[in-house]
Formats: sequence, structure tokens, C-alpha cells
Amino acid sequence: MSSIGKSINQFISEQQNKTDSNSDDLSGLIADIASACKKIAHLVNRSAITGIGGASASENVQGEVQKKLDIITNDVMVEQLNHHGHLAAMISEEIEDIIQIPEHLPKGKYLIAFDPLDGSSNIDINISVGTIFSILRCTDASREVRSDDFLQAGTEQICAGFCVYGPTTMMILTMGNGVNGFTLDSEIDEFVLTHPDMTIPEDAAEFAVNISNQRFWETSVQRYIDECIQGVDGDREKNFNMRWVASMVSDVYRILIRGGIFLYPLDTKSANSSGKLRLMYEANPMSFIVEQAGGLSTTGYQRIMDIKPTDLHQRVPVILGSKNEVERIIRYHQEDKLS
Ligand code: AFP
Repeated sequence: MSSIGKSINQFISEQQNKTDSNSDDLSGLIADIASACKKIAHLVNRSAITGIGGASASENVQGEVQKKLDIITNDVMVEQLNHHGHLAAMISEEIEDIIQIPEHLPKGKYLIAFDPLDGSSNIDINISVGTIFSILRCTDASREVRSDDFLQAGTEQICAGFCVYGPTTMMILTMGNGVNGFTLDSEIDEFVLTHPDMTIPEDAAEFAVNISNQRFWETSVQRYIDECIQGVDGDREKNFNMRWVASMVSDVYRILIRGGIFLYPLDTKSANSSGKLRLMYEANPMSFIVEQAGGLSTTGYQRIMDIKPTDLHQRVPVILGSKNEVERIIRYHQEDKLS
């Protein structure tokens, strides 16, 4: 029987019943995340009316100017996830330190890392934004959670997902057994399954990169993009199309639907030359989703999910998407190293 149309809560309970190994109750936590995302969708949708679309007076831990909505949506996530005893602690792009669960509230066995509003510089121009999250297990929730509890490789994630606030609000989810997409049905205020078993085609002819950074990239990435641009007249003998939304959620969603490759590679532009995107709440969850959909995700030198994090807000280069294209770039990196 087709699962299309099932609510996210029903779908997850059924998935958990099927897998003995995954008998822990994740459904409550995912239901809380879904509720937070519904609230965020509503806030984003009304931001021009309520006047919360612009910049705030503060900067986040990355030194980026925070939008008022960055702060408000962070608070929505914390408030919504605090209360129900599923979490031991949280980290957010918007907050430097670990967000501990207050003493008077029950604590659970999971950790969550999230970016409450990714792509927020796009809000003022009415382009899609999103929420990204990664769920880990907490090995010892009996004491205050420390950084090293969070600093687990992406392979340890037990669930990851993202929500896109676009023409429709969608949640994409993996619990390690495939990727499923749910659309928010505003008539019933529920996420319902609309995109079961999402799979990324192995080949693609579309790339997403901020090409204004080209002069700062390594030779391997320059070569790959040059060849795409040369199209049928170059070594690839094939034309490529380019898209860059500058909202990772939209760029990754497009890849899940029709394949392609997304790059935010290593560059010499950023002060520490380690890439722009954050490992714990952008690169890892997106990598988990992409791999579960049959794609690959790498820094160019290493599988992203194998990186042992050293910092809660660590940045990494990200190259992800259709398997054959990502493998080609990995090969270009290897060839570059040998020459
Ligand atoms: P913001 O959240 O600051 O808008 O950044 C979005 C993002 O982290 C990611 O979603 C985009 O892919 C990338 O940055 C866009 O970066 P550029 O502004 O360099 O194009």
C-alpha cells in the first residue's frame, strides 16, 4: 500500500516499529521539530507584515550579522525542543555555547545541532530559506553536557533533516534508512508524505557554486568548473547548466529532485581557509541525507561524515551530490596532490 499522504508522525512511528535496532523513541523529538518548523514557516511567511525581516544589532558566533528572524527562530527551536524530555542539550548556529536543558525540566538521551534559519540573507528578497538539524545520541545525560559529547563524527548521526520554507514548506528526513520528503498541508496543519524514497541520479549536468569565488579555489575545483562551462566544446563533451540559490536547503533539495552537484569548496578567501559551511549543523546533516539518497559528500579529500569534529562551530569545505560527479572531483583532487 502506498504511504503517500501519511502524516510525518504516523510514518515515523511505523518506521520505528519495523526496525528493532531503532526502538528508541525518536518520534516525540521529530514531532517537536516539526512543530517548531511549522511556527518558523508562519513567522517567515508573515515577516514583511510583522516587520521582523531586517537585520538585528548583533552578530552570531561566526561574526555574521544576525537577522532578527535568526534570533527569533533560534528561540522558537529552543522553546519547542526544551520541554518534552527528549534532549540532553542543543547547539545552534546562533549561540556560541551549548544550550543546556534547564534544571527544572526533564532531560533525554539525544543531542541536537541546528541552524534555525539557513540562508537568512535571502529573506529580504523573498527567496527560500530553511532549518537544518542533526540528531546524535548523548552517551551520558546524567551530568551537564560538554563539547566532547557533541564532537562526534557525522557517521554517528541517528537522524538528520531540513525544512525548506519556499512556495511550499517541506521537511526532508532521514533516519538512516533512506530519505523521505513531507509537505506541510496548511489545510490540516500537518506534514504529509509526498516524496517517498528520494534518490539522487548518479549522473548530472547541473552545478551549483558561488562562481564569484573562482579565483580563490584550488586547481582541482577550477578545473572541474572550467570543464562544465566549456560544455560540448571541452573535455566533458557535454553541456552543463548552473544554479546558485545561496540557500543550501534549496540547492540540496534541487539535487534530491533532479541530481546535480553543490560546491562550497576550500578557498583562500576566508581567513582560516577552511570553507564556509559549518560541519555540525550544515555539512553533516546534509551529507547524511545525500548519502542516504545515493549521492556522495566530501571535502574533496575526505568523506565529510568521517571527520572527527574539533569545534562545535567548525567550518568545512563541502562538495556533494550526484555520485559520478562527486567521484570525478575527488579524482581531480587526488591528481592535483600527485602533480
Ligand atoms: P546565510 O545563512 O548567511 O544566508 O548563508 C547561507 C549559506 O550558509 C548557505 O545556505 C549557502 O549555500 C551559502 O551560505 C551562500 O554563501 P554565499 O553568500 O557565499 O553565496
